Amino acid sequence: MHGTAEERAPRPVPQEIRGFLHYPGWLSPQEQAALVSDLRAVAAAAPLFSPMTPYGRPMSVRMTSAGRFGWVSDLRGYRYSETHPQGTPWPAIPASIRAIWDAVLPKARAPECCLINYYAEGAKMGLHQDRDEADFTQPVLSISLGDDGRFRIGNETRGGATQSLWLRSGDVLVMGGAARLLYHGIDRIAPGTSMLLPQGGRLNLTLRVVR
Ligand code: MD3
Ligand code: FE
Repeated sequence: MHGTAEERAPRPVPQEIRGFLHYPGWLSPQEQAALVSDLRAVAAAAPLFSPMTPYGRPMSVRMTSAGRFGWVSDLRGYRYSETHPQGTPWPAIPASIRAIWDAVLPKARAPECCLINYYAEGAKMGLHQDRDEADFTQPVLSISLGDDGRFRIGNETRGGATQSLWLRSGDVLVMGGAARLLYHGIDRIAPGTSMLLPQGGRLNLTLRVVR
């Protein structure tokens, strides 16, 4: 086999859970490493920051964005903004990330935001809905990199029974249809479960259509 290009394993078939489509191991280890390198360039231009909650405490998750719109939080509350808190436009969505959206969701509109969440050990994201986008017919796509994270799935309103799903490095998750407006969060990061990020922790990318 030396001297020939290595072929990638076939893309996984999705598993459906509560309307979410889970593609375990969509990305090869090589593809994951290439994404991390592209994300380092994004974070060099648009540094990770800790958004403020409405309660006046910073979130434990650090964030930045790529694309026309990014997610910010300040005294005016949470919103999409065309600029990083430092005042600069967001870097473009790397082609390596855009290619995943195009491969999984060929019929969707173009993504306008790639939100990048970084979870150090102990960071969490409480149950919430994503409803600041204008068009809920458009799906959201998530890519997990680094340590395993436990994804918690709730309901269309607060409360009620929940289910959980471990998201691992290289997994892709698609939120469309009825799943688009379910409450969800990340309640645990499992340290030391991946060697992808030298410092450990978990990166999650969410591609969204904003307008
Ligand atoms: C379901 N992120 O950024 S990804 C978020 O792993 C967010 O960082 C989590 O929730 C994370 O808003 C979960 C899975 C996800 C992302 C967006 C969704 C699930 C979603 C939007 C609508 C419904
Ligand atoms: Fe969310």
